[in-house]
Amino acid sequence: MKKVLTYGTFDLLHYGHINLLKRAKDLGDHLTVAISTDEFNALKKKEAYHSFENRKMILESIRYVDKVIPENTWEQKVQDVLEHNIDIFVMGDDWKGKFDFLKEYCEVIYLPRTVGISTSKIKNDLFKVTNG
Ligand code: C2G
Repeated sequence: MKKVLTYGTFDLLHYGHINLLKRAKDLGDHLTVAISTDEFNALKKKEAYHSFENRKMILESIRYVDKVIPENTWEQKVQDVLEHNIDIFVMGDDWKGKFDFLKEYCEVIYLPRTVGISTSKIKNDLFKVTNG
């Protein structure tokens, strides 16, 4: 069984996230998603609208996702790859090159981001709508 792993906040879930998760799953047979905890988001200087628990519940309901684990630190990736017997690590290409150190442990693939959608775009567009 080919196991795939990816990381993210996945807040205000949108089709760019789904495109990533679908393509990641298509690379193997089992997809694990490490979702950033609220505390780790603070380290990433990101504030999620939905709590970790609710983002976890949402991700677990997606047909492409087989397992959801917490992402607490930048440093846990090697341990995650080893512990979960991961064959392929996947991230959107906004992270291209940043996780090449994992090539020692598994295949590393950066997939093209979906253009035209992001959580910040959603927030900005909603702000414009509500504030004219
Ligand atoms: N993504 C995408 N297309 C978009 C938006 C996001 O392909 N239009 C991808 C990102 O490249 C990432 C995943 O969806 O691979 C999750 O995006 P975020 O929730 O923004 O993840 P991020 O905050 O970048 O967290 O340790 C890694 C970090 O936790 C990654």
